[in-house]
Amino acid sequence: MKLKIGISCYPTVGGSGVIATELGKLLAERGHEVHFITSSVPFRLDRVYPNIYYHEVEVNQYSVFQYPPYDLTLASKMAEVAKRQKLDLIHVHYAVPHAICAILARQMSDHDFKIVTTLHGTDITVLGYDPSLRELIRFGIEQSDRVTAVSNDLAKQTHELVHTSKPIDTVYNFIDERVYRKSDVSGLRSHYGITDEEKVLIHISNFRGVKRVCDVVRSFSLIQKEVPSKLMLIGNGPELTVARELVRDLDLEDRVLFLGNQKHIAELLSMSDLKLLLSEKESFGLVALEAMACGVPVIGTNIGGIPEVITDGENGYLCEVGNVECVAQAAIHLLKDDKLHARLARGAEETVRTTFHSHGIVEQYEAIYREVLEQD
Ligand code: GMT
Repeated sequence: MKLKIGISCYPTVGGSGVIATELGKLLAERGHEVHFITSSVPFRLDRVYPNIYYHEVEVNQYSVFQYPPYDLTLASKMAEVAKRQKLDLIHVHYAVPHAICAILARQMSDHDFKIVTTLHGTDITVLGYDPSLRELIRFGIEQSDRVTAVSNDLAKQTHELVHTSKPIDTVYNFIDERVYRKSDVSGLRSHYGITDEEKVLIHISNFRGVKRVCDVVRSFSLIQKEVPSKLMLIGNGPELTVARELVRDLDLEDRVLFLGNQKHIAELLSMSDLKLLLSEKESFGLVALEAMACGVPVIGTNIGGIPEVITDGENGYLCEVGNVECVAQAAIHLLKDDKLHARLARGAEETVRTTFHSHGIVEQYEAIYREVLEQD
């Protein structure tokens, strides 16, 4: 059955927006009609896609409002689009504010539709601690027809933090295997001044405090003493200045490349040997999956959903948060042993092909949509 599906997310760079957009693209390829209801064109919607429509949420500044009314405008737009396009359901990403907006939209609209909410992490593991928001998050979850989380750990944390007994299904994240695959980028290495003997380590994030980019730099400082190597830091955010200072203090300026936000991540991953994801909070770690799809093993921290993505010794290694010696030891061991590296690289690609294959994940979402539409 082909469905009419609304999708709301934050359309800017960030894992939740990426997943929402990639899911919309795959659903459209499978013949569903997809309506993005967002404040700007999602950044991954970078060409014309048949079956995909975009409805802009225009947040105007009126002097009567002290703050721009994004949530109210979104709710109103959802109600309008749902009615005009006869949407079967709206799939929202984040309980707050997007599930709340969808609930309000359903109350406003004389066209009934179902609400599926996906929790991504920050909406729970940060906002869930705020007593002024916790009740609202619970309301958003409980009034949704179905709720999914991107890892078992996030589902568990949500139950514990928000005190809800609402069932939460885990539906893992995925990547587009046609984009994230190892390609021949031998020319690029020399462009970045990387010699044939050097190994390349990579870290990609929004440089928020929880990503612990300084741990990445400290680990690299130990690694490069044993293994000729360079570190590529991709992304931008609050901790960038601190990371730059640390690189200078540790005298690593000629070994660390700050590349800022980049669009063609698969190419940068294809020239990398190892990815570091050393966050203190991470409900899934989509960047780890992107790396694995390009045959890059990952060293990650043993927290949140990361151990559901990285299996120690099979596709990467796990270390406790802040333990830079563990990270350095694992990295040195791996980068000095080509056979071991090749085995983990194959393991990483295999993980993406099996547990996290996009077709399987999209089918799980489709099954959830069918089930909610068959309810009552
Ligand atoms: O990690 C971020 O700061 C961005 C954040 C988001 O909401 O876009 O990412 C969250 O959702 C991603 C997609 O499901 C997950 O891969 C990230 O692990 C999760 N981030 C955190 O839990 C901190």
